[in-house]
Amino acid sequence: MRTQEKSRLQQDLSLYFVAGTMNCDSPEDFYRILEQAVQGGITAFQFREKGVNSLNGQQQLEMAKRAKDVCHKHDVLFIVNDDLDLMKAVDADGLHVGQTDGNLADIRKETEGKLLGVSAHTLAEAEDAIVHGADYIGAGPIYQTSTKPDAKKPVGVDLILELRRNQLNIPLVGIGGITLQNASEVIKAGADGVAVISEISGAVDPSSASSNLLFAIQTAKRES
Ligand code: TZP
Ligand code: MG
Repeated sequence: MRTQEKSRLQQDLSLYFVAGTMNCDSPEDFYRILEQAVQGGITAFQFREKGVNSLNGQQQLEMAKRAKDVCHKHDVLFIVNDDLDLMKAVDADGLHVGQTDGNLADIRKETEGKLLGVSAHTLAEAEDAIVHGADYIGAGPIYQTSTKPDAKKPVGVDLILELRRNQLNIPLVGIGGITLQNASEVIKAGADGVAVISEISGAVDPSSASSNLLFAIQTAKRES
């Protein structure tokens, strides 16, 4: 990736909201939360419609299209979680995959011209993602989270420190249990951004939750 594109992506990943209807009360609630999050200043969004009670087929496609429109109206990146066909169908900005979502070399070929994000829990996983051409890494879970039932053991900001110590200078976001209180610690450890579900989806006011998080992240970046 060119330097200019890389620094743009580092900016665009500053506040990365991840959600699906499972994280909201209803599909309508999902749109309300996304609209408010966008108003509050999220810089990227990942459509993650998976697990119990998730929508599929036409309903999921309609929802992804509408979510992309909301994001693009405000210059917010729109990334699809782990569904190559859906990513292509809605012409999303990119795809995010986990360690068990398929062969990275094949996925990279299928996502040419799109962003590819990969979740990593260890230095070795992050190195492997880079070798296979990932554009950014989602490192975590950083802290304890109850949002992802099968989440691995929290790694703390130590994982971010370790990746940076080993000269992995790829755009990087921390994920898992990140809140307004600990977001700046994640940035100061070397992350370019934070990815959150419940801190925004579960907020009484998703717009202020987002703007407060963005402010904390930008402040921490300036101080790093
Ligand atoms: N991947 C690792 S932890 C996690 C995902 C999708 C869940 C993050 O949710 P929260 O509510 O921000 O802890
Ligand atoms: Mg996955």
